[in-house]
Amino acid sequence: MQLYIHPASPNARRARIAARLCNVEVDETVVDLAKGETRTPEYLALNPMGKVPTLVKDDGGALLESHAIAHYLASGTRALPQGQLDQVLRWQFFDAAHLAPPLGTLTFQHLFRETPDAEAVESALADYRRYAAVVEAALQQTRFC
Ligand SMILES: N[C@@H](CCC(=O)N[C@@H](CS)C(=O)NCC(=O)O)C(=O)O
Repeated sequence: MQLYIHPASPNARRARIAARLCNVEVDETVVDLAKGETRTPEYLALNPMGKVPTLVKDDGGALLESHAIAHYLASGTRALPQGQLDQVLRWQFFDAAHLAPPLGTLTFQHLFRETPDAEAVESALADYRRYAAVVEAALQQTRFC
């Protein structure tokens, strides 16, 4: 399988971490966001959003959205316990709704802006801390793995 990524992308990192944790072999191709490589006709044919990550599966089909890719890579492994799919989905949606957006902002502001927008950084940090505290509290109650 081919995983299109950028090393600084937190969304791509989610898919890469899932592949490693679940021992699934993927070949990584770096797509250079700064050079507009997500906007080429070839890449847009795989991912009309023009974003990373994209997983091209063994059957040639493209799977988009990092949480869906993580879910797919974890299928059949102990990272996706069949009896607890509701909890897996709860945390995947939680992450997509609450943690990924401020993380995206922080990555963009610190890595791609010459001078980070202090107000945007402060607001993203406040959101991140608020929702990370929910994860921390949940981890006090439940073991991970
Ligand atoms: N919801 C998507 C978001 C993907 C996303 O926003 N990727 C960013 C990098 S973290 C990207 O490719 N940005 C390039 C662009 O928007 O041009 C996912 O989880 O895969």
